[in-house]
Amino acid sequence: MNASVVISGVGLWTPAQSISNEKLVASYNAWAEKFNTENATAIESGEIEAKPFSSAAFIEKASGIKSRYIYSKEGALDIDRMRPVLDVRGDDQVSHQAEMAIEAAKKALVAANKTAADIDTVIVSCAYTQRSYPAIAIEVQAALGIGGFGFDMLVACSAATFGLQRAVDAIKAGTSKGVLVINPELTSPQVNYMDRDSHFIFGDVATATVVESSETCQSEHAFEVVSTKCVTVFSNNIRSNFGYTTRVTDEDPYATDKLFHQNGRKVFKEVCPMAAEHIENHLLSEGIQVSQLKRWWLHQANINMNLLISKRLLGRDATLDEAPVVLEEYANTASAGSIIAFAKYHEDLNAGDIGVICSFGAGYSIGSLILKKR
Ligand code: CO8
Repeated sequence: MNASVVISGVGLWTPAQSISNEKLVASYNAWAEKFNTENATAIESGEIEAKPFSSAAFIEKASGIKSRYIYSKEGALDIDRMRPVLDVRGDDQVSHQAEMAIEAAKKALVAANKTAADIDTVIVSCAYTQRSYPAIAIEVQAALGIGGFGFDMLVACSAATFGLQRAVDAIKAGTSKGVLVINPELTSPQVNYMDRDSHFIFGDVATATVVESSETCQSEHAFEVVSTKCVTVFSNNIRSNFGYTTRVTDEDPYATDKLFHQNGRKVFKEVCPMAAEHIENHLLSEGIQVSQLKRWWLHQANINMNLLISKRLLGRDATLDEAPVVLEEYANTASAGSIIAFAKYHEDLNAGDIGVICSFGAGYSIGSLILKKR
């Protein structure tokens, strides 16, 4: 086709409830103190290790995170529970994750000036889905009255960019006319709130984008997708062993290895150069210089990672205008982070301005899209 592919709308749904670093740390520390008191003898004999205390100042300095949104706050700060409570919904009710997805999708449709009739493909792409089938995407498709087809895909923190690449390819191939890519990141059920190293990292949110041909685009703020690039390289440094086979391996389905865990330092050291090189090569393949970029909508995992990546490429610190950060308010929202940054900071760009969306994370996986404002 001669027409270009565009992202014509973006939607952001933010949960009503949030938890500050201070509240999170107070709960963790009270839990750790209780654990240490209850296990004083075993700790003293060296049988088990005492739980170390967390600190709000450490969290902000190490990650740039001050707060995180949570879909259901109930239970998450209760030291006798240390995980959120979600109500059990019947098969005839909208699932939690579909509910988040629908809210973001509706906003993206409004931004794109589209209705359900203009969409024929729904991709739900995120770090976890709350069930294997029927796909959350098909549930969303039915709830919004969309024809065509839908499917779910999982690529951890790179799920949004990998999903967008699928959408762009589908429009180019002519197999879809309008695609909704939705990232309902319900991370809190997988957070180990009893692990000092990771209890602060994640937040819940949902983002959505509409992808279509420039020929059908009726939106005020549309971005031509100049090109997409996705890569994966296997690594065990970020892992969750949660899965359907636990039932027959007779392991504890709630053991710590079944929840998110990582070697954060190694991830930091290995992924930053990979992401910087990926972006540089992607831009070069399109004959674009780093200096031509007006905006970097980077994955939001850690402020220091974002600073390092943009510095490696620019040779100086990026300004917040160039590389906006949403970590303070949202924390790491898995694949949605770069799309939150895009949703909040794209309307000020002028026709012809170039930006890049880039995400990176577990897998390892890295995905990028070069965008040009129409
Ligand atoms: N409070 C106080 N001290 C702490 C805390 C805490 N909460 N946590 C750790 N410390 C201590 C450590 O024990 C360490 O002590 P010591 O020096 O005595 O050993 C010291 O502080 C320094 O610790 P670190 O070296 O670990 O600190 P860093 O500066 O490296 O910061 C980070 C830790 C923030 C984790 C950092 O390494 C980082 O951000 N790394 C990159 C992580 C990342 O991007 N991961 C990607 C994960 S997302 C993904 O791809 C999968 C998404 C799937 C969704 C998941 C949903 C749940």
